[in-house]
Amino acid sequence: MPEAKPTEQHAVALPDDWAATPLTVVMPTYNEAENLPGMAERLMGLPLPGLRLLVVDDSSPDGTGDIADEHARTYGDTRMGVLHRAGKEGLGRAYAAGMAQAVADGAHYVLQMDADGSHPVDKIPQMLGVALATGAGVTIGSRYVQGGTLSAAWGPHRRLLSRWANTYAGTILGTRVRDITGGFNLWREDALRAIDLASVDSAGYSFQVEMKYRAVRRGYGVMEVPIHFEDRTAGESKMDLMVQLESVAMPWKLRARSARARSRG
Ligand SMILES: Nc1nc2c(ncn2[C@@H]2O[C@H](COP(=O)(O)OP(=O)(O)OP(=O)(O)O)[C@@H](O)[C@H]2O)c(=O)[nH]1
Ligand SMILES: [Mg+2]
Repeated sequence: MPEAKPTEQHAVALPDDWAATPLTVVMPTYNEAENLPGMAERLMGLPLPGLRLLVVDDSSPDGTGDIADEHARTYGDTRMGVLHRAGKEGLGRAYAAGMAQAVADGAHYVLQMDADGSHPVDKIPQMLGVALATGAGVTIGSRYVQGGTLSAAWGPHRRLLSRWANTYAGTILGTRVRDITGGFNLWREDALRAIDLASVDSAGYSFQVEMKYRAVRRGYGVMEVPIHFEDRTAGESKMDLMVQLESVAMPWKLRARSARARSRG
């Protein structure tokens, strides 16, 4: 028998009141004109009437911001909004701004999600179900728990690098989180308030590690739901050398800061 794709196998229907939970999906975009329409359509098609999409666009030269505005008009303000920012400041800054707005606008849960098709839309109901059932502060769509899988297009080098980055950050910070570098995370609103988004240091991808570390340090529960992580379907990567260097340095910075806080008592 051919093996079913994990996402199809595990589709879940939530009770009506769970499905109506005010949930904002925060999606940062920079030159994602090819990907955004499909993502918006798939999110709107989920059986989650409380779901709102908030696109955070850093004035993408390819017009992603205008496309997002058109979709927001079509779907209506209760289902979709767009936060336009003046220039490209990094994924971390875009997420911090979007998540702060989502909380201010009344979301009970906030989901971080990339626009490039890497994160499986149809896992969202299951992640929300786990979050509501367990009360976790953060529920991670995880590549590195049992059942989690990586794109077949990833060669051994990329797999090793991703594994190594996770182990590197997790070991320095002493956490048991399996996918600490992952970017598909569902946050409870009060965990985000406790983390204080305005004081988050990371401009780039180390945002993912810094946020989870802050949540763990503040005593919030972490759950991990297995996902299949797909390669970006269209468009280009925004990963550059500065962003990579920040990711290498950030775990040490966070650890030093925690040690200083402990010594102050
Ligand atoms: N607003 C905003 N979005 C960004 C910025 N940098 C990246 N993004 C978005 O953040 C998400 C993740 O970026 P990616 O370039 O896919 O990063 P990646 O997944 O590590 O790289 P790929 O292997 O190419 O997928 C995408 O939706 C990007 O459009 C930024 O500076 N500002
Ligand atoms: Mg990507």
